[in-house]
Amino acid sequence: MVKFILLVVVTVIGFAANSTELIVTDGQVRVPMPGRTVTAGYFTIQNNTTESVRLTAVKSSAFERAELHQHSHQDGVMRMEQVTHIAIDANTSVTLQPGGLHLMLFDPVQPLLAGESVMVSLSFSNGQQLDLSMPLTEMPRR
Ligand SMILES: [Cu+2]
Repeated sequence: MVKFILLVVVTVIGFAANSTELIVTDGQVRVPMPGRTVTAGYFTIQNNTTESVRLTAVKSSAFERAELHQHSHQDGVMRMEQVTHIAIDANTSVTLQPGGLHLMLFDPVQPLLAGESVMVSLSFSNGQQLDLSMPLTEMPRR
């Protein structure tokens, strides 16, 4: 019986250690509007580790430059500004989405067609780097 309980404890600890990871889902990069060289990317980061982690840098092989941005309302006007990092607390998730935090991508270096994908690399404060393939999606019409 004691052996059995020990086995269960070891298994649970093993599982917890195994879940020390960051998972990115729902990634997408918008095809720029015709004539534009700037566009946005969105995704959700799930932090399954026991520590707060910061997304500190982003790169894409399909663009000259990539920045982390936040939208804010100032005097009724929607503005956006670059942020140095995005913090994801332990066991929470952060979603980059239209009107909020987003990836800002400048000057594509390759043709961008809806349905194809681009590579996006995310670097985190814990030293982890995730290289992700994100589908290109059409800008919604408004
Ligand atoms: Cu922006």
